[in-house]
Amino acid sequence: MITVLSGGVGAARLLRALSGEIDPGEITAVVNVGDDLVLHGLTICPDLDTITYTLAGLNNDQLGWGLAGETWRVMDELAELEGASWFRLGDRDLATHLYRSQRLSEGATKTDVARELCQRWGVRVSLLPVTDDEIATVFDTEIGALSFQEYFVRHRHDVVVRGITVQGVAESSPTIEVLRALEESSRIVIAPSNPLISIDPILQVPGVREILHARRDDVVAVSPLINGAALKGPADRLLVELGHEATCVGVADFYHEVMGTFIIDEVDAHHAAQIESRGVNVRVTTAIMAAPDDARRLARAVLA
Ligand code: FO1
Repeated sequence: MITVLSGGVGAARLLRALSGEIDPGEITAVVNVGDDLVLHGLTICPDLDTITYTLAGLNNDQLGWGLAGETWRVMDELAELEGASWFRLGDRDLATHLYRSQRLSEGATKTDVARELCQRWGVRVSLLPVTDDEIATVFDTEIGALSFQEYFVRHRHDVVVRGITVQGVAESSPTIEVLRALEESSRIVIAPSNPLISIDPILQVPGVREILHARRDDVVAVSPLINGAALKGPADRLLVELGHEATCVGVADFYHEVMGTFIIDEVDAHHAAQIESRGVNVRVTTAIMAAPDDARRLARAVLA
């Protein structure tokens, strides 16, 4: 059994590649919920949905989020009404949010809903929200406090960030299923997701960091930065704005207490010795998952 700490698209691709190498029933993803939002009265869980859609083969590759073959009639009508249409919910995707919101109103948890959606779509990887409690990542920016999706989508992560807080996290608890997965899996993987806004909110849920710290030798992380740049999203920019180095060495410094092994890309091989001086083993391979062969090679490195 392996457990993968997961954000959105980078994690989804790694989970898909891992599912090609081992029985998907042996894989658990512990998923960030700090970027969840309530909009139009609907509860939306972008990272859970991106992973579910990708593993079901239903994801929209062009956008990197949402469903393939999407239409936008509801959003277009909403825009006509001058409603909140900056966060685009496709017509097909809306069914997921309606389903989840109805189930939550009936007393189900996000964990229940993730399991039900995976069953409907034949996804055999276990997807576990890190917590069923409400947590929300908030950005302190040059234009004031912004919710995750206001920062990420509305302002296209193009404002200066001074700090990030995860509201509610200190009072939250990991679910029993998450604790069991972290304690019982033979290996814990940190996906190539944004360290500050996808992985850190998971590590901040009380108890999670402590388990990884105790199991450090079994933890392997994949660098989300290649040659100092993130393939998608603002990881590089945020690292600099918050006082870290925007290289795989900066990411290694961020994770060194909770990981025993770090996988970096071939173009970053010259950083290996510096990372090893932090007491972290380094493996060098292709860390980009552009082509299926590369994704397979990365998955094999994670499992090796
Ligand atoms: N990202 C965008 O850039 N624009 C959108 O309008 C948008 C809508 C959206 C709707 C549902 C969903 O599950 C994800 C959506 N995303 C959108 C992606 C999302 O903002 C981020 O990629 C994640 O929250 C970061 O992991």
